[in-house]
Amino acid sequence: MKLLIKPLVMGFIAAGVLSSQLAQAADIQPRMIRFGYGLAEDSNQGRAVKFFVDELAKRSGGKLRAKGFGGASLGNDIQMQNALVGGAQEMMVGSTATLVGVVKEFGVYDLPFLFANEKEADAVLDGPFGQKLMARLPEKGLVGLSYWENGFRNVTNTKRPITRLEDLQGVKLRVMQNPVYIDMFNSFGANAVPMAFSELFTALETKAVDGQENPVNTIQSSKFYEVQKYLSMTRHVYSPWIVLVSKRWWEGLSKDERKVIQEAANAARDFERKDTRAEAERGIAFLRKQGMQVNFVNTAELQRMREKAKPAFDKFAADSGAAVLKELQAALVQARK
Ligand code: KDG
Repeated sequence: MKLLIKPLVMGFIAAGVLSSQLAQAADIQPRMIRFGYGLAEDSNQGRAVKFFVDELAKRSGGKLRAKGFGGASLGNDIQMQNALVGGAQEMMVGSTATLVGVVKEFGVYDLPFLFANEKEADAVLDGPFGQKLMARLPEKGLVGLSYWENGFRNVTNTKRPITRLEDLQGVKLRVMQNPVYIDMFNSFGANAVPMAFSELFTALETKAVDGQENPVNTIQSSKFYEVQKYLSMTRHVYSPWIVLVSKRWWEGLSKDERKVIQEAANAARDFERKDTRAEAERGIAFLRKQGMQVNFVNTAELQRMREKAKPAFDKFAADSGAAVLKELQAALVQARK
């Protein structure tokens, strides 16, 4: 056994030395990178940013130093998008939903009941469809590096368990600033209130809104269980996050620098999806322990929601989303083969 260990250890050291020598040899300058995000540091989003920071330092021989700024400390998603376009910030990760103000076709990801599971979401987002949509960003001053997982969204509120469509009647529900969410929840009979994520906890605490909708991970990491009684599992939308860089900044980088940043973003994507799914597995038990009452909406009622949301689908398609919706549906057929 002893005979084996020595060459193995030597191998690891050699690999480490080699990668840092390669990094020294590559055209990589010492740089500081501000990486902003909206959730808490101790959230799936924060852990993935930290993974990216460490991975980038490793792959660049310590020359590319990213620093994570969590809790919307650099601004909310839309403010950070604007900072990237202006070149005042280098990187961010946030929801694709707020990109509709930049490229309206990103709204296709917000249509309800599109993806049935994470596997097909990964295939569509990382495949030709997701990459083609990302390719629309540079003309707007942004570059998309990779999709991470926000997850399947569920409804929380203080009024009542949502067991059927009618239970949403009159519930003041915060939604992301995106017409599909507004139309969808208004069609469900709720009173949709578009609002930045950074204002949400206070709005729930002061009862400015009755409820919100987010993946279990976010309900846990943002401590919404402290101000929300009911969690109703609807999985009404699969919500991606997207890692964005400032195009102005990106164009000033060497090929080698872009390569290591892209590789680190992809490695962080794989880490984040695993971490998010593992945490979501444990999330419901955790939230029940914090006193939340959790119910699962049955298939018949979900079908009624799907039908009710049809006008939101049609409106998105009519407002120029028809082609992109058709392409996504074709990509889904492929992914399901
Ligand atoms: O900054 C928060 C976003 O990254 C994302 O969590 C958005 O799901 C989101 C919401 O509800 O605003």
